[in-house]
Amino acid sequence: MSTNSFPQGFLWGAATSAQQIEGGRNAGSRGDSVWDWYATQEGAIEDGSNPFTACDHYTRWREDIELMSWLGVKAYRFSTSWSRIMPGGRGASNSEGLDFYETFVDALLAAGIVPFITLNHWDMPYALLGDGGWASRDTVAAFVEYAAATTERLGDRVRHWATHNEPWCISTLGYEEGHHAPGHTSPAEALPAAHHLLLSHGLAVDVIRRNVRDAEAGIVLNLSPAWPHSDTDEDREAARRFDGLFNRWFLDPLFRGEYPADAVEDRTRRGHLEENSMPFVREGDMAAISVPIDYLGANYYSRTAVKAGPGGDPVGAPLVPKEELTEMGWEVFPDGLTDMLVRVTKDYGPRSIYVTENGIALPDEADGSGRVSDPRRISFLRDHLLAAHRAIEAGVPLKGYFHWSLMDNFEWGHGYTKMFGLFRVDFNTCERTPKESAYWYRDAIAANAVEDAD
Ligand code: IFM
Repeated sequence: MSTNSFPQGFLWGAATSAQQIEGGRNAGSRGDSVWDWYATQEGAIEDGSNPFTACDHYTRWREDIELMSWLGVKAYRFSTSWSRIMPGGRGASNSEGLDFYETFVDALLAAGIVPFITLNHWDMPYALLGDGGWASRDTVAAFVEYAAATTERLGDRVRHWATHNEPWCISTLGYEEGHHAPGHTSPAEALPAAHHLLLSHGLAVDVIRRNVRDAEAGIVLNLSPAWPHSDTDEDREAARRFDGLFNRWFLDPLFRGEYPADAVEDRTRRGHLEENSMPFVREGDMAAISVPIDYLGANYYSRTAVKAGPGGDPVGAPLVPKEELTEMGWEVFPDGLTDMLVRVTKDYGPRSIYVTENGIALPDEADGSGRVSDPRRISFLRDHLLAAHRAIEAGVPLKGYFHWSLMDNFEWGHGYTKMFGLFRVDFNTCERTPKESAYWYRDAIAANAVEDAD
């Protein structure tokens, strides 16, 4: 068995997001977010639940910092809630909201934990939906105002900022497929929404640099290597299309200042654009979007195996039997993490990369004494950390790894049915209990190393 040591200073971390853990819906003059509203819509959330209390982190945050200290994480990735800081979406900021995050950040720093803040992890203020949400260009300026208010207050103590989390999910799941807030099903909204997210990212990076001392500014993308289901030309073509729409639609504008021409043609063929024209892209936008960033945050959960469906378009079709899929229906495929990191480094040359999310949803039953034995999460963690280690050896500038998630939480449209946490949360009492994977991760962090599998 050999020991795989990580570079000195590698940032071991865990991640969460505001809407998924905070609760405190009306506390501290917070306004409603799109998800607070969406959760009240008939059939929107699988178990009929809502994020109004979630893990009650809003009142239990001190205890949560103690959990992090026990785990030994060097860094914690969380998001600030736009609805808490700017309840009306734009205009006046809410000092109670800013105070909450300032106190929290100070306590993290006192515990020796480096804060990584994401400004938008999907919980846009509901007030902005009336203007069209992300489909409206006006939301760009609103986001920049919020980024300014937040970085003005916290920029003297927080260096690491990400603008958005997973703009593909916001634009495609929210505005095209209708699985996420606001539940729209219009490609005519989804493409402008993606563009406005990217544009607001670029403009907010400038604001971050202005307000933050020694800023490290980036964005977080969910990236998934596209795998042809078979070696046929049709499936290979479907994989190219998937890669264009899912990965390159965001990577190319950010790193090359242009949308991928083949994917633009694919959108035209599907009738989502007229003759490759994108009227929502204005002069200067692409230069703003491709402002250099300090790091790319990469969220990795699985590869995406695709078959050619109707019209040759990609249809997801896992390559392993159903019983091996996770509770989310995702395949466990650690090599895909190495592939993705190496490919992004080779094709786009980011200065640094962090794996900002990686994790697995499992049934996670507690036994009579409250203990949670989760051997599949331990193997998942070990195999993905080894995959990250291989990427570092191959030259990827990977600086840290954040496990998703620190604790069980509100999993969006799935409500409280999918458990990703290192800590179990009893949603009746909000009590937190470390799972066996938390003990395993704690040992790996302490050793700054991971042993090969037996
Ligand atoms: O819970 C989500 C997170 O908010 C964004 N990335 C994927 C996770 C698991 O689905």
